[in-house]
Amino acid sequence: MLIKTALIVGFAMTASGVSEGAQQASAVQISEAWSRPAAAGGNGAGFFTITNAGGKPDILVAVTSLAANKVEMHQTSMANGVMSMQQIQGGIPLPPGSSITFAPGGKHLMVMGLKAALHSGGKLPLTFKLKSGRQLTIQAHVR
Ligand SMILES: [Cu+2]
Repeated sequence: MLIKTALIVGFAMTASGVSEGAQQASAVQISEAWSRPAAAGGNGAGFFTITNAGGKPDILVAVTSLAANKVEMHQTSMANGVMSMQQIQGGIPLPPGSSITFAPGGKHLMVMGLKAALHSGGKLPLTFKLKSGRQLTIQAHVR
């Protein structure tokens, strides 16, 4: 699926922040999770860093949210001056020691069909499902 959009062109390139509920005890951790204000019924975006500090490979296979109908992992790309985004197929490989950042202009979560508006200062729950069977739920800060 290819969705052309101009929406993300204006995204800022900064991605600092602190996530709450980071799963520090596990090999795979989510940090710096954040989102943007968005209207109820609309789509939001999610950004974060996922790190595999363990010795075994894993794969981020899906992300879900209790606050939305559906979450997709997208890759933004530029072709012939047109910004587009494509759904990432096959998950995100997480080799041992790897750290992958979802940030504006690159990989991002498309949070589709928000059940309530996201306001600055609020939180967006995100659940990360790994190939290993583990699930991590964190709260992304809306800002
Ligand atoms: Cu997208």
